[in-house]
Amino acid sequence: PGDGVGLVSIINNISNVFPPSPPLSQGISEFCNGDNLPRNCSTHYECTHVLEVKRHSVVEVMLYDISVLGLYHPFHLHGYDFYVFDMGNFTSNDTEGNVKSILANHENKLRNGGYKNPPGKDTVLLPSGGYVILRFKADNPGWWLFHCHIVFHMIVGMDLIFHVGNDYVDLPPVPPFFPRCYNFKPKPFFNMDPFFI
Ligand SMILES: [Cu+2]
Repeated sequence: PGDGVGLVSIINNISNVFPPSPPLSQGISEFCNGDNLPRNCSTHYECTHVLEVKRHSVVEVMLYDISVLGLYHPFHLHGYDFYVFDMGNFTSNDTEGNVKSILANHENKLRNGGYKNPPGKDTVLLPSGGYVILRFKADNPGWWLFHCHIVFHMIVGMDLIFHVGNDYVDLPPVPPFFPRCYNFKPKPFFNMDPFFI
């Protein structure tokens, strides 16, 4: 990405970039997700990856990783415990076919009451060459990070934010005079105030 790191990570074709200030107190001016991709990028997109979630809805996430490097990504969610419904390995190279049949089985199992006490966790290992299906009830409003816990992967974009609820309706107001912050990256040298340096 722009900071000179030679590797990017993408989720749903988006490489997350952290916003310059906390969304909880300052909101967010620009973000993207699968339904809202910036037009001016071609191979992958770098932006703050935000998924809008209605409060009290049930969120289901299927993560899969088609690489077979043997590296298991530990995905961690803030603000919730999620339930792990299914995980396993892909059985062929046909990613789309694998995903379809896994989701079909999962839906059947849900309908038939086939899941008994799925384990609650806040971190799950996504198998290399495999998948995991998890769910949580979005009853805790806020801006919650969901990310691979390998720090390097966090930095190169393997994160997204679940924005649950409406800030004005579901969250207490930001206290008056609450400190505000911005992007503190230094300006290019030629733009700097000569009295400052
Ligand atoms: Cu990772």
